[in-house]
Amino acid sequence: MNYDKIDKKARKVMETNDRGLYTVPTKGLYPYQWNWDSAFAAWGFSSFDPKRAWAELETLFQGQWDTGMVPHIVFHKQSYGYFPGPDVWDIPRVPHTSGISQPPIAATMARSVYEADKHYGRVHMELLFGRLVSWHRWWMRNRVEDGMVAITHPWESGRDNALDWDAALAGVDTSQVCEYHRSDTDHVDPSMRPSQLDYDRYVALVQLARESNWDEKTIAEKSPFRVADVGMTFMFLRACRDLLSIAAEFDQGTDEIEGWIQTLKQGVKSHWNEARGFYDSVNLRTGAFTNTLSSASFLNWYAGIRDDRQLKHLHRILDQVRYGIPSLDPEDPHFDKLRYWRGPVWGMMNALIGIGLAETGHTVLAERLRKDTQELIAEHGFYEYFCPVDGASAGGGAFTWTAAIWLTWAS
Ligand code: 9YW
Repeated sequence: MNYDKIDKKARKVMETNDRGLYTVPTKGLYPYQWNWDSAFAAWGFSSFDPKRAWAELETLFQGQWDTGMVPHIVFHKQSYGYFPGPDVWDIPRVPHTSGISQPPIAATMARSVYEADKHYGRVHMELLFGRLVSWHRWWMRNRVEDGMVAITHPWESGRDNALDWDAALAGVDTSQVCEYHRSDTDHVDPSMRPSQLDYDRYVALVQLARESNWDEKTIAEKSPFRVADVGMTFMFLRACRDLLSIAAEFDQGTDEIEGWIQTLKQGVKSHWNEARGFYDSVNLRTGAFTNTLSSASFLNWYAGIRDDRQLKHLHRILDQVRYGIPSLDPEDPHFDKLRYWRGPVWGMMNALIGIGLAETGHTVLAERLRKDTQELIAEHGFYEYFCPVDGASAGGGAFTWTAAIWLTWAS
């Protein structure tokens, strides 16, 4: 396989999805700027264009609310073919944005971008630092419960139709959902996407939050859906550690961030599902574990939690599928190898898990995951996600974050 050629293709994917100062995840299916996709994009750009990498992050933060929240989508320009667009969120600010957030990995990626070129990045990091702190503070104030990070909408997790949300979603009333046309299934095979019932519930939750004027307290009181997402807690803990390192390097105060890290480390303990022997999400409305072993459960090493109790699951799963860590345990009866976050493998999740494994000394496993992902992309292309069993490509093609992790980690 000629990797130079694939590197070129990866750059080409990023350039094709480049809209000047931000990238779209992929043409057609996702025509706006998505939060954690952009963080990955910045990391990808840092391998060949630091200036463009910083622009990506800075444009994302143009969407930051006064509360500190950084929305999951920024609608810089109207574009048709995506639902729900800015009219549905109906938030009176410019640029238009959605009203929920997404995995806060921007501090982690900003650190990588900075470290790729400290000389160029210094002034950018100085400018972004305060914005990152206020976003993290927003999470701590509004979403951290017992040290775990709560989501108010499945889209916020970045793992839209993961099994983790099913029990909590069952309580969502869809009787008042307005007529709508979902566009995702115009672009992609419906059997690879969330179900219609899932979508109705997603829309019902958007309506509820809109009727609550996007007020966090009101939403917390009124919404049936509130889940402590194991992936969020791990990614946020990691991001806080990276923010701490930036703070120290830039002679900023570190006490507040150190306090966050302690709180989250405590919270990680509450994610441990002793009966099942893995890290799990928790339905905060009932206190029940979701009993879901997903790729997000394996982000503990990435969060700096050196706990090897899940290694047996990791070995088992790597033996059961050909390509890395699927989004749901293949032994789970709900495993569906091509349906989005209920089975497929996502290159960027492999990257995060692999980085964590490498950093905590599991070098053989980390290298296996990297090689498998490399082969997957080299043979099947820069798709959104893949079948973990045979590598069949799925979802959107020419995907930004798949190209980004190729350039930075997989190749
Ligand atoms: C949607 C853009 C986004 C990702 C999410 C992924 C999907 C959007 O696409 O959600 O409309 O379903 O689940 O993680 O950020 O790539």
